This record gives sequence, structure tokens and C-alpha cells, in this order.
Amino acid sequence: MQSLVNFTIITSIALSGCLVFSLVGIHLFPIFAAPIVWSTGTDMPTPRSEAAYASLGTKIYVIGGAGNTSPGNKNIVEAYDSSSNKWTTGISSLPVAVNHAAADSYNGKIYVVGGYLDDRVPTNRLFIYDPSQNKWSEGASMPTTRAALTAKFINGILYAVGGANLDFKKLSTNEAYNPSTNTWSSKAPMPTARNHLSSAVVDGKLYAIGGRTSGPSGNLNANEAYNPSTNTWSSKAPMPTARGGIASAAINGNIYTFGGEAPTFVFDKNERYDTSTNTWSSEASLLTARHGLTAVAFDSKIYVIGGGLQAGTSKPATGVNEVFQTGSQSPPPADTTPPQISIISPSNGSTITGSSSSAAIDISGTSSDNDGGSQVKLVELQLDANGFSAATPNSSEDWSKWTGSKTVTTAGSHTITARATDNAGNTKSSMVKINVDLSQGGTTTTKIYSVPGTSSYSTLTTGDSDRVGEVLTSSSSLVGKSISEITVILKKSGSPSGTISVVVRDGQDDSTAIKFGGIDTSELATSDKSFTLRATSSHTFKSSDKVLVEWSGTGSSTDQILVKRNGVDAFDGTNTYLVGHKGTSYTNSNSRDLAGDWSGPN
Ligand SMILES: [Ca+2]
Ligand SMILES: [Ca+2]
Repeated sequence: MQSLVNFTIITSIALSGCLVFSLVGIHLFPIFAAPIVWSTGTDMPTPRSEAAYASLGTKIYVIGGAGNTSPGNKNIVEAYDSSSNKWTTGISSLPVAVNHAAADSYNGKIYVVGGYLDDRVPTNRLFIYDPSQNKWSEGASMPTTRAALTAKFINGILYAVGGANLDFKKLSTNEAYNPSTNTWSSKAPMPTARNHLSSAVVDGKLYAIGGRTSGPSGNLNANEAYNPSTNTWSSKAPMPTARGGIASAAINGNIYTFGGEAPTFVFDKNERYDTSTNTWSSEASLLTARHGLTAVAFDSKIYVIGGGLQAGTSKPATGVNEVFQTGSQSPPPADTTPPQISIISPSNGSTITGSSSSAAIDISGTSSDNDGGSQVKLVELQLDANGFSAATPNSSEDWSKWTGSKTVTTAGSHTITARATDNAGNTKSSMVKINVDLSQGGTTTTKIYSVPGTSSYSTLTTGDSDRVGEVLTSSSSLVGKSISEITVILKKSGSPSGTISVVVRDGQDDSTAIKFGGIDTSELATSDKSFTLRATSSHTFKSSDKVLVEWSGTGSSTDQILVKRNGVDAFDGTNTYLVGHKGTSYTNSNSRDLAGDWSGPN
């Protein structure tokens, strides 16, 4: 290859520290503080674009794709061995010819999902290659038929994200395949619907980068991270150059994103995203501009193979194998330092007063990792020797402050332990001892409100409602009375997490006037359960005050807290009635009341 000869010269000059233009006048190689260079490996035997690809052992499998000079699909599979710089042929062909499919490997096998069959008809089929037998088998089909998607394994589950349907429409679909059960399930959709995107996995999260809305004129710079452990997405710094038809590979927490397709040209871009600093930088461009390419990292090198040389699938494809050396960037030192964790409340040695049967302990604290560390991944709470359950972060992935709740049902001394874990797996615990007094309970309060409830519920869930309770008008019999203890009846649906708060909000400014306590969602069942919470002080009701059960949701509308109510007006006529909260406003339901009992001090 002509360009290969030229390139060897450029590299050697670049290493000597001069700013150099390519002898063929195409490439400009800026000088980095440390040299980062491209070299070439053995070309792929069958030039192809829009192939699926996955690494397994020391090999890169390039699977199917579009052929050299026509959009006709291929079912050929070729594997490049990075340790010998040789291609293996004679691999069993994919059962169907497909392009724009996605692939990843797990447990010694390669999984290929979706893609376009002939005539641009998308498929939902899942094929599994076992190299030990050189055989393909078929798994359960993906629920949503699509092509130009991306798919990656995290902790043994394949997440298939985005893509295009039969009408070339962009998709936000996120579906997960479990090889051990051969079943698919639906996951939180990607915030920015797109196809022709790329992805890479860092620290157990899938980063979905770039893509487009439909054709190359709709290129996107979106960068969104999916955390399977919380089934939530978070927005990250956008890619500098909006591109689709790209490929990404990760090394040492950096994701390199190569190539892409514009309406009339193809990109040679190489942009690096540093997941630890949430910043992008420009890196040395591809030797050969292309789209629909493959990129796989081994050690400190990324192998960027094949692709289309011009915009459009029916244009010439290449088998070039260009190798990007990232070795000059020394890997960050491994994080072996445990994070810090502190319990702010309750304080060590404090006494907490409960009802006759239980006391709800609100717990809050702080956490941080060492400078340059891998950052806190999770804070968990434990009561005595019971199991740990996750606390609630300040905001998504921000554990600098956290809250949680535990319910104690026996008087006396109890231990609360908070444990922080960083992304490198280091842990640190902190504990406080508290004394729980249940002797005050049940004897010093008077019931001021009692509604039995029927089989009727208000739902707390993401995007629907985050508070439900009872509002008092100026004519309510409760105005002027005091409340210090409340019983609410709750059940759950789906997998809610975090803490439910029970409070009174001030009728004038909506601030929290009194908090009775928190209920850890792990204590809920799918059938009714009563929770009695007692505040350490009391609140005297004023007109428009609201007694509320509050929960902020998980991000998935299928995770729900169901708050029991009476289906008809059971207490104090329409002077006291059920209220919901959505967005920033309350909605009234004056023919119903909240189920439960309220008591105040004598
Ligand atoms: Ca650390
Ligand atoms: Ca009422």
C-alpha cells in the first residue's frame, strides 16, 4: 500500500519532535507531549462495511456486513488474531446474510443480534457462535426488530440499545438478554433515540455515543451512560463532532470514537472521551477516513478495521486494519484507597423515641473517595446484623450526601452501620450506637383522624405523582389540633428503591412543617402493610396544611408505591380530603380520604 510506506516515514519523524505534514499531503500529525501513533496490521481478507464485530480471546471476529461495491449482504465471518497479525478464515458462516447487526462476546461465545436482511428489512434474530465447535445456534429473538443498534454485555447480560426500525425511524429501545435463561426483558429507554450509534463499557456502565436520527444529515453528538444496577441513564459531555456510523473502544477509562458518515463525505475523526473527568479531546485521525467500521481494544492498542470509504452503503468498502497505539498514555494508578464515610445523623449515643411498637430511624451522612480515586459507587445501610440495603444518593451517582431509613421494633441498644464502596471495590464502614425508647408509645396520644381504607390506592411513581395525602380546608375539624404520630398503609409494585417520607407540608409556602420519619422501600410488600411513625415533636394544624406520603421514584414507571385510601369521603366531609402532587401542583379529590390513623400529644 502506498500510504503505508509514507506513514512509516511520518511516524519516525514525528517521534523526533517536529511538526510534520504527510508526504502525500493528506494527514497532519500534531506533536503530542508524548507520541501517539498509528501503524497498520494485515488487511481483512474480505473488504466489508457495516459488519458486526466482537473480541474473544486474542481474536477480533468481523461478522457479516455489506460487500465491497454493492449493498449485498455478506454472511462471511473472519477473525483477526492480534497476537499473530494473521486472519483466520474457514469459520462457519452466519446462518443469514446481515449488515448493521450488533455483537458482543460472553463466556466464550459471540452473540449477534438484529441488523438488516436483504432489501433493508430489519430482523430481530439472535445468533450465537461457539468457536470450540465452530457452530452457530439461535437464541430467543429480540422483542423489538431493529438494525443499526449497539449491544454490549455487562455482568453477563447483553444490553441491546437504540437502532432503526423498518421505516428507518430512530429508536430509544433498551432490551436485555440473559443467556442463562434465554429470555429478554425491557429496560429504561435511552434518553436520546438514535441509530448508527456506538457504545463502550467502562466501570459497569454502557456509554452510548453519537449516532443519528435517520440519515447522515441527522448526525448527533449525544453521550449518555446507562447504569444497569440502577436501570437509569445519565447525560454526559457531548462528543465534539456530531457523527453516526462510528465505532468506539475503551482503554483505561478512555473511550476512543472513530470515523463516521456525513451526507457527502466520511470522517477520519478520532475523539477521546475521558470517563473520569467527563471531558473530550481530539486524537490523531484515522489514516483512512471511513464509516460503518469496527474498533476493538487489546492491551494498549485499538484495531480499527474495514468500513465504507464513501457516504452510502452501496459505495466501496475496505479491509484496512489500522492500529492506534495509546501506550504513551500511562494507565492511572490502581485505586487501592478505601473511600470515606460518615454518619451525620443520628449521632452516636443518642436516644430515639418511638411508638409503642416501633421507631423509624432517619439516617443521613456523607461520603467521598480519595483524590484521583475511582469515586464512590454505593452507600449501604445495616441495622444490627441484618442485611445491608442501598441508601439514597444526593442525586444520580452523587453519594457526597446520602439518606436512608431503618425501622427498629425492639427497645434498647442498636447499631447502625453505613458502608461505602468505590468503583475499584474498596470499602469502608462507619457505625453509630443508638438507644431506642418505646416506653412512651401508645399511652400519651389521642387519635384525631381515623380512616379504614377500602381497596383503593393512589400511586406514587416516576413521571406520574411524587406525593399523595390529605389537605385541610379552613373549615376542617383538625385545624388547631396537634399531630405527632401517623399510621399509613402502603404496598409496592415493581422494584421501588430508596426511602419514603411521611411529612406535613405548610399550607402557605409548601415547606416541610414536620417529618414523622422515613420508610425504607425494602420493608414494603405486595400486600398492605401498616407503618406507624412518630415525630420527636408535634405540629399544630393550620388551614391548607397537607399530610403527605412522598417518594421520588426510580426513573422507571413500573416501580410504584401504592398508598391506601378510602374510595368514598369517610372523614369530615369535604373539609378534609385526598390530594395528589404532580410536577409543581396539587390535584384534589374531595370525594376520598387517605387511609390511616393520626394521633396527637395529650
Ligand atoms: Ca478509592
Ligand atoms: Ca373527607
